[in-house]
Amino acid sequence: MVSEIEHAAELIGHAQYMIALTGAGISRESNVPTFRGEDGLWRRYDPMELATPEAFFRDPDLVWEWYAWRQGLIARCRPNPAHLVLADWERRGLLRYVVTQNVDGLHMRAGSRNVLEVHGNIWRVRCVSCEYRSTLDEPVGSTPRCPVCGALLRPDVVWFGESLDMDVMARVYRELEKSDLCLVIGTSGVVQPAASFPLVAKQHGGRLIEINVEKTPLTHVMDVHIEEQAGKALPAIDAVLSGS
Ligand code: BV8
Ligand code: ZN
Repeated sequence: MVSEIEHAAELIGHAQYMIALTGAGISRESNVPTFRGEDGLWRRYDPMELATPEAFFRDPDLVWEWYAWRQGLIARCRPNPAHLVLADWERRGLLRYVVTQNVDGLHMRAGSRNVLEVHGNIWRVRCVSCEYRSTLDEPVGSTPRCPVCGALLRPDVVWFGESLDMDVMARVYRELEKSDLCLVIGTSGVVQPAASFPLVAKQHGGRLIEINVEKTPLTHVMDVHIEEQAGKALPAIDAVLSGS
């Protein structure tokens, strides 16, 4: 019986245009907390209370306290083998793009270049009033103000109830249409519209490989489901691909 790892390696070896769709699970082995799960962020904080425009305008200091805390956490984290394999596969021409829901920036730190961050990036800030944008290199100390107009700066992430950047979405759909294989890694598949990206790829005839430590609402549409940590499964697939 061909193992799921070998089946995945076989599909990857024959793919013409492979992309990866990643969620918080790919950063779990870097010690970035996921949203759900026993030690997830959403166990301690209600995202509807913090990751919404209403929450921010009601209490910007509280929301910034939460993001500064997460920035501090993420600053101490490093890419794990899962991020590193994807970056290596991009260099080798095996992987064309990473479409990530993650805001931690770990794919770029691992060396991936073709990355679409559909929910923004926790290290970027933007002014709520003018066009000012900037990238932080350390966690904010207190609620930051715009140096141009003095208004509040907000995290440049997509909150619940906010639509995703139209240009990013256009690029995501182009990648989904071009792909003939999608790796769906470490996502619970519940937040829309990202949760529907694998279905769009499948509609265009693409095959789907899911890597997750548990089954998800997307598992039933997958061609291959590998129930393993991403930091172990991706190196194992790479070993089969490299014939080692
Ligand atoms: C929008 C950035 C509308 C901020 C995030 C009712 C029904 C359906 C939809 C809705 C609804 N009510 C509201 C909505 C829409 C809403 C939504 O989907 N809500 C959900 C909760 C029901 N969506 C939105 O609001 C989106 N916008 O719809 O706009 C609109 C349209 C037009 C015009 C105006 C408005 C915006 C959503 C973006 C929210 N921002 N993040 C921040 O980070 O602070 S969401 C955030 O949570 C992440 O970015 C990510 O997308 C999501 C978490 O999902 P995952 O990444 O999957 O992580 P999770 O912890 O859930 O799961 C981890 C997985 O990894 C698990 O499966 C686990 O088993 C696995 N795992 C763990 N360890 C490992 C592992 N796998 C492998 N290896 C391991 N080691
Ligand atoms: Zn401003």
